[in-house]
Amino acid sequence: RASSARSVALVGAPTNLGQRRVGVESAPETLRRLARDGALAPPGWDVHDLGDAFAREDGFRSAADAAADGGATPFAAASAAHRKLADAVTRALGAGRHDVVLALGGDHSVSIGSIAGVLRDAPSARIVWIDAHADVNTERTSPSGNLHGMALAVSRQRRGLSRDDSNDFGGAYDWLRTTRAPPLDLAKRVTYVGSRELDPGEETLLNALNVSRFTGVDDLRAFTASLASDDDPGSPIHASLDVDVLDPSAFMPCVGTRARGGLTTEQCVDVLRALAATGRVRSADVVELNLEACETDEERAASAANAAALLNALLKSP
Ligand code: B3U
Ligand code: MN
Ligand code: MN
Repeated sequence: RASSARSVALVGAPTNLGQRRVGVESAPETLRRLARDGALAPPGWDVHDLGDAFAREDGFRSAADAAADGGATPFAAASAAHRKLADAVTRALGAGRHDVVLALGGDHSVSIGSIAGVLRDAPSARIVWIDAHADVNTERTSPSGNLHGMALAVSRQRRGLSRDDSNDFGGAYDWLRTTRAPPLDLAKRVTYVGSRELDPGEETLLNALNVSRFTGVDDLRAFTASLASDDDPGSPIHASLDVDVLDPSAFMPCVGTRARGGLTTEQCVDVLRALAATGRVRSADVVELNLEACETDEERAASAANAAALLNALLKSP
């Protein structure tokens, strides 16, 4: 590549196992098509597609099988897929050839893998969770049993947490500890942007730990201002972007869980540009785009285009 060009690596995570709907596992292909059309990254970036971290059939469950399971997440299969993603992310970061590594979901449970991969490479990394939801339910507080709503609770799992704060999943995620992925410290490392639909157990936990949350328009301004005076300017940032943070009625209809209200594309772009401007974004997830969860071709085109606009904003123009 030209010496001035920046490199973004794509790692596909084609899975729907963290929730009950079919369609979200196809988003990596949609996002790759946008990349091939030149729509995913701004000028000055080279896109390097590293392929999928695991086979699509290993991350896939049909609607009939999900119904037969009563919808409960197949934890062992999900965990095996996430472990492969963690390895692919650690490898891509460690190679040092890419300025940014982008994990293409899939549902938001894939972040269990990408965050483990990031923290193994950089234990001091900050996580910015951009999402309508907090995804910090445990198996006890989850109203749905869907793993995509528990991703951060799995990432923070460590010895010494209370039973209520813990997940077991039959030991499916024990690899997180044996592969030296440090547990995620929510209070120290995580910032929420755009969260507007929390379950009671999530609200209680985040209040108890005093985790930073920025939701309304004034909040978003405060967040972008805070980036300039960050107390830890050296640590890399992992942006976990759940596209359902956007308002589904106007900007992002094609998602599995529509939460009323939400950001405009422009508001979210402003936040992502501010993140990019720090020069610290080393990795990101883009998750939950589901082109089978909406009705019309117009909705599909708008959702895909808006997802691409967000990724463009996250990649700083050289
Ligand atoms: N908080 C709910 C709903 C939800 C979480 N993430 C999404 N939806 N996309 C749950 O099931 O945990
Ligand atoms: Mn999410
Ligand atoms: Mn969400």
